[in-house]
Amino acid sequence: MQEVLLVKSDFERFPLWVEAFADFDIELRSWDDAGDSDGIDYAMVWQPEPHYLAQFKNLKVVFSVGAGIDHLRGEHYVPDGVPVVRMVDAGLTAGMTEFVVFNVLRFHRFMDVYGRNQRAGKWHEIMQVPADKRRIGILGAGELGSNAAAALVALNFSVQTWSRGEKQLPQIRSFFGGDQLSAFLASSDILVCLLPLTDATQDLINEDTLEKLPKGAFFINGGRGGQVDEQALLDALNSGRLAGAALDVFKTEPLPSDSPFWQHPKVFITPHVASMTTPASSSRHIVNNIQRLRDGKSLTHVADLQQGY
Ligand code: NDP
Ligand code: OXD
Repeated sequence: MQEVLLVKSDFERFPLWVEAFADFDIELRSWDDAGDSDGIDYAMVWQPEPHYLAQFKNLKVVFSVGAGIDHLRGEHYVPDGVPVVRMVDAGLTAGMTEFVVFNVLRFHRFMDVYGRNQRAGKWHEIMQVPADKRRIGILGAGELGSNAAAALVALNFSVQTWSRGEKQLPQIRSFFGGDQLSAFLASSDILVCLLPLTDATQDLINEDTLEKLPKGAFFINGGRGGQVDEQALLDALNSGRLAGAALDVFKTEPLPSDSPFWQHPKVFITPHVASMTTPASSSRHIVNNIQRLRDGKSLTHVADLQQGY
Protein backbone atom coordinates (compact mmCIF):
# COMPACT_ATOMS: atom_id res chain seq x y z
CA MET A 1 0.00 0.00 0.00
CA GLN A 2 1.25 3.48 -0.80
CA GLU A 3 2.52 5.45 2.20
CA VAL A 4 0.92 8.80 3.04
CA LEU A 5 2.60 12.10 3.91
CA LEU A 6 0.35 14.64 5.59
CA VAL A 7 1.24 18.27 4.90
CA LYS A 8 0.29 20.93 7.40
CA SER A 9 1.69 24.23 6.23
CA ASP A 10 0.08 27.06 4.29
CA PHE A 11 -2.54 26.35 1.63
CA GLU A 12 -0.66 28.34 -0.99
CA ARG A 13 2.29 25.98 -0.92
CA PHE A 14 0.33 22.70 -0.96
CA PRO A 15 0.16 22.40 -4.78
CA LEU A 16 3.90 23.12 -4.90
CA TRP A 17 4.55 20.30 -2.43
CA VAL A 18 2.42 17.95 -4.55
CA GLU A 19 4.43 18.93 -7.60
CA ALA A 20 7.73 18.52 -5.75
CA PHE A 21 6.87 14.96 -4.65
CA ALA A 22 5.36 13.95 -8.00
CA ASP A 23 8.19 11.56 -8.91
CA PHE A 24 8.34 9.91 -5.49
CA ASP A 25 6.23 6.95 -4.47
CA ILE A 26 4.09 8.61 -1.80
CA GLU A 27 0.60 10.11 -1.50
CA LEU A 28 0.38 13.68 -0.21
CA ARG A 29 -2.62 14.81 1.81
CA SER A 30 -3.43 18.29 2.99
CA TRP A 31 -4.31 18.61 6.69
CA ASP A 32 -7.79 19.94 5.88
CA ASP A 33 -8.53 16.70 4.02
CA ALA A 34 -6.51 14.11 5.95
CA GLY A 35 -8.88 11.19 5.45
CA ASP A 36 -8.33 8.07 7.57
CA SER A 37 -6.01 9.20 10.37
CA ASP A 38 -4.63 5.67 10.87
CA GLY A 39 -3.35 5.75 7.29
CA ILE A 40 -0.95 8.66 7.84
CA ASP A 41 2.70 7.53 7.89
CA TYR A 42 4.53 10.86 7.95
CA ALA A 43 3.59 14.43 8.82
CA MET A 44 5.34 17.53 7.59
CA VAL A 45 4.23 20.39 9.81
CA TRP A 46 4.62 24.03 10.75
CA GLN A 47 3.11 25.25 14.01
CA PRO A 48 0.56 22.49 14.63
CA GLU A 49 -1.92 22.91 17.47
CA PRO A 50 -1.19 20.97 20.68
CA HIS A 51 -2.53 17.39 20.50
CA TYR A 52 -3.08 17.68 16.73
CA LEU A 53 -0.52 15.00 15.85
CA ALA A 54 -1.77 12.56 18.52
CA GLN A 55 -4.65 11.46 16.27
CA PHE A 56 -2.22 9.83 13.83
CA LYS A 57 -1.57 6.53 15.60
CA ASN A 58 0.79 5.10 12.98
CA LEU A 59 3.01 8.14 12.53
CA LYS A 60 6.63 7.17 11.83
CA VAL A 61 8.30 10.58 11.56
CA VAL A 62 7.40 14.24 12.04
CA PHE A 63 9.20 16.52 9.59
CA SER A 64 9.51 20.16 10.59
CA VAL A 65 8.82 22.44 7.62
CA GLY A 66 11.35 24.82 9.18
CA ALA A 67 14.91 24.52 10.44
CA GLY A 68 13.70 25.52 13.90
CA ILE A 69 11.72 23.04 15.96
CA ASP A 70 10.64 25.43 18.71
CA HIS A 71 7.10 25.19 17.26
CA LEU A 72 7.11 21.49 18.19
CA ARG A 73 8.41 21.82 21.72
CA GLY A 74 6.37 21.62 24.86
CA GLU A 75 3.88 19.07 25.96
CA HIS A 76 1.57 17.27 23.57
CA TYR A 77 2.96 18.49 20.27
CA VAL A 78 4.82 15.37 19.18
CA PRO A 79 3.55 11.93 20.23
CA ASP A 80 6.02 10.07 22.49
CA GLY A 81 8.68 8.17 20.64
CA VAL A 82 8.08 9.74 17.21
CA PRO A 83 11.33 11.25 15.86
CA VAL A 84 11.38 14.85 14.64
CA VAL A 85 13.52 15.65 11.61
CA ARG A 86 14.30 19.33 11.16
CA MET A 87 14.66 21.07 7.81
CA VAL A 88 18.15 21.24 6.38
CA ASP A 89 18.24 22.28 2.77
CA ALA A 90 20.69 24.05 0.51
CA GLY A 91 17.98 26.50 -0.62
CA LEU A 92 17.08 27.43 2.95
CA THR A 93 20.73 27.86 3.84
CA ALA A 94 21.42 29.99 0.75
CA GLY A 95 18.44 32.22 1.54
CA MET A 96 19.69 32.89 5.06
CA THR A 97 23.19 33.62 3.85
CA GLU A 98 21.76 36.18 1.41
CA PHE A 99 19.79 37.79 4.25
CA VAL A 100 22.85 38.00 6.49
CA VAL A 101 25.22 39.24 3.79
CA PHE A 102 22.67 41.82 2.61
CA ASN A 103 22.20 43.24 6.10
CA VAL A 104 25.88 43.13 7.03
CA LEU A 105 26.65 45.10 3.86
CA ARG A 106 23.78 47.50 4.59
CA PHE A 107 25.38 48.50 7.88
CA HIS A 108 29.00 48.05 6.85
CA ARG A 109 28.56 50.40 3.86
CA PHE A 110 26.41 52.90 5.83
CA MET A 111 23.39 52.33 3.57
CA ASP A 112 21.17 52.93 6.62
CA VAL A 113 22.76 56.34 7.14
CA TYR A 114 22.74 57.23 3.44
CA GLY A 115 19.05 56.32 3.31
CA ARG A 116 18.29 58.69 6.16
CA ASN A 117 20.49 61.38 4.57
CA GLN A 118 18.70 61.03 1.24
CA ARG A 119 15.34 61.59 2.89
CA ALA A 120 16.82 64.71 4.54
CA GLY A 121 18.28 65.93 1.22
CA LYS A 122 21.76 65.69 2.73
CA TRP A 123 24.91 65.04 0.66
CA HIS A 124 27.56 63.77 3.06
CA GLU A 125 30.42 61.32 2.52
CA ILE A 126 31.39 58.84 5.20
CA MET A 127 34.85 57.24 5.17
CA GLN A 128 34.64 53.63 4.04
CA VAL A 129 35.79 50.97 6.51
CA PRO A 130 37.81 48.06 5.03
CA ALA A 131 35.94 44.76 5.45
CA ASP A 132 38.76 43.16 7.40
CA LYS A 133 38.41 45.88 10.01
CA ARG A 134 34.74 45.02 10.57
CA ARG A 135 34.28 42.19 13.08
CA ILE A 136 31.18 40.11 12.46
CA GLY A 137 30.04 37.91 15.33
CA ILE A 138 27.58 35.14 14.48
CA LEU A 139 25.65 33.54 17.32
CA GLY A 140 25.22 29.95 16.15
CA ALA A 141 27.62 28.03 13.95
CA GLY A 142 25.32 25.31 12.66
CA GLU A 143 23.98 24.78 9.14
CA LEU A 144 23.04 28.43 8.72
CA GLY A 145 25.64 30.18 10.86
CA SER A 146 28.61 28.37 9.32
CA ASN A 147 27.45 29.05 5.75
CA ALA A 148 26.84 32.75 6.40
CA ALA A 149 30.22 32.95 8.15
CA ALA A 150 32.01 31.43 5.14
CA ALA A 151 30.31 33.88 2.75
CA LEU A 152 31.42 36.80 4.92
CA VAL A 153 34.98 35.47 5.05
CA ALA A 154 34.91 35.38 1.24
CA LEU A 155 34.08 39.10 1.34
CA ASN A 156 37.13 39.60 3.58
CA PHE A 157 35.28 40.35 6.82
CA SER A 158 36.78 39.37 10.12
CA VAL A 159 34.38 36.65 11.28
CA GLN A 160 33.83 34.84 14.56
CA THR A 161 31.12 32.47 15.72
CA TRP A 162 29.70 31.41 19.07
CA SER A 163 28.31 27.93 19.61
CA ARG A 164 27.97 25.33 22.35
CA GLY A 165 30.89 23.25 21.17
CA GLU A 166 34.16 24.45 19.65
CA LYS A 167 34.29 24.70 15.83
CA GLN A 168 37.17 24.42 13.38
CA LEU A 169 36.03 26.53 10.43
CA PRO A 170 38.60 27.98 8.00
CA GLN A 171 39.53 31.60 8.88
CA ILE A 172 36.78 31.85 11.49
CA ARG A 173 37.50 32.32 15.16
CA SER A 174 35.44 29.98 17.31
CA PHE A 175 34.05 31.04 20.68
CA PHE A 176 31.99 28.52 22.58
CA GLY A 177 30.09 28.09 25.80
CA GLY A 178 28.77 30.61 28.31
CA ASP A 179 32.26 31.48 29.60
CA GLN A 180 33.33 32.86 26.23
CA LEU A 181 30.18 34.81 25.42
CA SER A 182 31.36 38.12 26.94
CA ALA A 183 34.64 38.10 25.00
CA PHE A 184 32.74 37.19 21.83
CA LEU A 185 30.28 40.05 22.26
CA ALA A 186 32.98 42.57 23.11
CA SER A 187 34.61 41.89 19.73
CA SER A 188 31.47 41.87 17.54
CA ASP A 189 30.89 45.12 15.63
CA ILE A 190 27.95 43.50 13.86
CA LEU A 191 26.17 40.81 15.85
CA VAL A 192 24.12 38.28 13.89
CA CYS A 193 21.79 35.88 15.67
CA LEU A 194 21.23 32.49 14.01
CA LEU A 195 20.52 30.47 17.12
CA PRO A 196 17.66 28.06 17.72
CA LEU A 197 15.16 29.12 20.38
CA THR A 198 15.77 26.93 23.43
CA ASP A 199 15.58 27.32 27.19
CA ALA A 200 19.21 28.45 27.09
CA THR A 201 18.80 31.03 24.31
CA GLN A 202 15.49 32.56 25.47
CA ASP A 203 16.12 36.30 26.05
CA LEU A 204 19.85 35.86 25.46
CA ILE A 205 19.93 39.32 23.87
CA ASN A 206 19.16 41.44 26.91
CA GLU A 207 20.41 44.52 28.74
CA ASP A 208 23.53 42.72 30.01
CA THR A 209 24.57 41.17 26.72
CA LEU A 210 23.81 44.30 24.69
CA GLU A 211 25.92 46.30 27.14
CA LYS A 212 28.91 44.08 26.28
CA LEU A 213 28.87 44.95 22.57
CA PRO A 214 31.17 47.72 21.31
CA LYS A 215 29.38 51.08 21.40
CA GLY A 216 27.67 51.70 18.06
CA ALA A 217 27.40 48.01 17.16
CA PHE A 218 24.65 46.65 14.89
CA PHE A 219 22.33 43.73 15.51
CA ILE A 220 20.84 41.41 12.88
CA ASN A 221 18.29 38.83 14.00
CA GLY A 222 17.46 35.92 11.69
CA GLY A 223 16.97 33.48 14.57
CA ARG A 224 13.89 33.84 16.74
CA GLY A 225 12.18 36.78 18.44
CA GLY A 226 12.10 34.87 21.72
CA GLN A 227 15.85 35.29 21.95
CA VAL A 228 15.50 39.05 22.41
CA ASP A 229 14.35 41.19 25.32
CA GLU A 230 12.66 43.69 23.01
CA GLN A 231 12.52 46.54 25.53
CA ALA A 232 16.26 46.16 26.18
CA LEU A 233 16.86 46.25 22.43
CA LEU A 234 14.81 49.43 22.04
CA ASP A 235 16.64 51.04 24.96
CA ALA A 236 20.00 50.14 23.40
CA LEU A 237 18.92 51.66 20.06
CA ASN A 238 17.62 54.79 21.73
CA SER A 239 20.69 55.31 23.89
CA GLY A 240 23.08 54.88 20.93
CA ARG A 241 24.63 51.73 22.38
CA LEU A 242 23.36 50.12 19.17
CA ALA A 243 23.53 52.03 15.87
CA GLY A 244 20.99 49.90 14.03
CA ALA A 245 19.14 46.63 13.83
CA ALA A 246 17.72 44.43 11.08
CA LEU A 247 14.98 42.28 12.59
CA ASP A 248 13.23 39.43 10.82
CA VAL A 249 11.71 37.72 13.85
CA PHE A 250 9.78 38.99 16.86
CA LYS A 251 8.33 37.80 20.14
CA THR A 252 4.84 38.28 18.68
CA GLU A 253 4.31 37.60 14.98
CA PRO A 254 2.87 39.29 13.02
CA LEU A 255 4.52 42.25 14.72
CA PRO A 256 1.67 44.23 16.35
CA SER A 257 0.83 47.48 14.57
CA ASP A 258 1.61 49.52 17.69
CA SER A 259 5.11 48.10 18.10
CA PRO A 260 7.68 50.92 18.35
CA PHE A 261 9.96 48.91 16.06
CA TRP A 262 7.80 49.75 13.02
CA GLN A 263 8.59 53.45 13.04
CA HIS A 264 12.03 53.30 14.59
CA PRO A 265 14.52 55.14 12.33
CA LYS A 266 17.33 52.71 13.09
CA VAL A 267 15.32 49.53 12.56
CA PHE A 268 14.79 47.50 9.39
CA ILE A 269 11.95 45.00 9.55
CA THR A 270 11.19 41.95 7.45
CA PRO A 271 8.21 39.67 8.20
CA HIS A 272 9.98 36.40 9.13
CA VAL A 273 11.23 35.86 5.60
CA ALA A 274 15.00 35.81 6.16
CA SER A 275 14.83 32.46 4.45
CA MET A 276 11.97 30.28 3.28
CA THR A 277 11.44 26.58 2.84
CA THR A 278 10.77 26.07 -0.84
CA PRO A 279 9.12 22.76 -1.82
CA ALA A 280 11.20 22.18 -4.96
CA SER A 281 14.50 21.97 -3.10
CA SER A 282 13.52 21.02 0.45
CA SER A 283 11.36 18.06 -0.64
CA ARG A 284 14.66 16.31 -1.46
CA HIS A 285 15.59 16.27 2.23
CA ILE A 286 12.28 14.61 3.10
CA VAL A 287 12.42 12.15 0.20
CA ASN A 288 15.95 11.23 1.22
CA ASN A 289 14.89 10.54 4.80
CA ILE A 290 11.81 8.52 3.89
CA GLN A 291 13.91 6.48 1.48
CA ARG A 292 16.50 5.89 4.22
CA LEU A 293 13.78 4.62 6.52
CA ARG A 294 12.45 2.32 3.81
CA ASP A 295 16.01 1.01 3.30
CA GLY A 296 16.39 0.34 7.02
CA LYS A 297 18.90 3.18 7.50
CA SER A 298 18.90 5.85 10.22
CA LEU A 299 17.28 9.24 9.68
CA THR A 300 19.43 12.36 9.23
CA HIS A 301 19.05 15.64 11.15
CA VAL A 302 16.92 14.25 13.94
CA ALA A 303 16.27 17.05 16.43
CA ASP A 304 16.67 16.62 20.16
CA LEU A 305 13.39 17.93 21.56
CA GLN A 306 14.83 18.18 25.08
CA GLN A 307 17.82 20.20 23.93
CA GLY A 308 15.57 22.23 21.61
CA TYR A 309 17.39 21.94 18.31
P1 NDP B 1 21.63 24.23 13.72
O1 NDP B 1 21.02 23.30 14.70
O2 NDP B 1 22.35 23.66 12.57
O3 NDP B 1 22.65 25.20 14.48
C1 NDP B 1 22.39 25.75 15.71
C2 NDP B 1 23.66 26.41 16.25
O4 NDP B 1 23.32 27.07 17.48
C3 NDP B 1 24.75 25.39 16.56
O5 NDP B 1 26.01 25.89 16.19
C4 NDP B 1 24.67 25.26 18.09
O6 NDP B 1 25.89 24.94 18.73
C5 NDP B 1 24.25 26.68 18.47
N1 NDP B 1 23.63 26.73 19.78
C6 NDP B 1 22.46 26.15 20.17
N2 NDP B 1 22.23 26.41 21.48
C7 NDP B 1 23.28 27.14 21.92
C8 NDP B 1 23.64 27.69 23.18
N3 NDP B 1 22.86 27.53 24.25
N4 NDP B 1 24.80 28.35 23.27
C9 NDP B 1 25.60 28.50 22.18
N5 NDP B 1 25.32 28.01 20.97
C10 NDP B 1 24.17 27.33 20.84
O7 NDP B 1 20.46 25.20 13.26
P2 NDP B 1 20.35 26.03 11.90
O8 NDP B 1 21.62 26.73 11.69
O9 NDP B 1 19.85 25.16 10.81
O10 NDP B 1 19.16 27.04 12.25
C11 NDP B 1 19.30 27.96 13.31
C12 NDP B 1 18.00 28.67 13.59
O11 NDP B 1 17.73 29.64 12.59
C13 NDP B 1 16.74 27.81 13.59
O12 NDP B 1 16.62 27.08 14.79
C14 NDP B 1 15.65 28.84 13.42
O13 NDP B 1 15.22 29.30 14.67
C15 NDP B 1 16.35 29.97 12.67
N6 NDP B 1 15.80 30.12 11.30
C16 NDP B 1 15.15 31.27 10.98
C17 NDP B 1 14.67 31.48 9.71
C18 NDP B 1 14.02 32.77 9.34
O14 NDP B 1 13.49 32.89 8.25
N7 NDP B 1 14.08 33.78 10.18
C19 NDP B 1 14.81 30.47 8.66
C20 NDP B 1 15.52 29.30 9.10
C21 NDP B 1 15.98 29.14 10.38
P3 NDP B 1 26.61 23.52 18.48
O15 NDP B 1 27.01 23.54 17.02
O16 NDP B 1 27.80 23.55 19.36
O17 NDP B 1 25.60 22.48 18.79
C1 OXD C 1 12.64 28.10 10.00
C2 OXD C 1 11.95 29.36 9.77
O1 OXD C 1 12.84 27.72 11.16
O2 OXD C 1 11.57 29.63 8.60
O3 OXD C 1 13.02 27.44 9.00
O4 OXD C 1 11.77 30.14 10.69
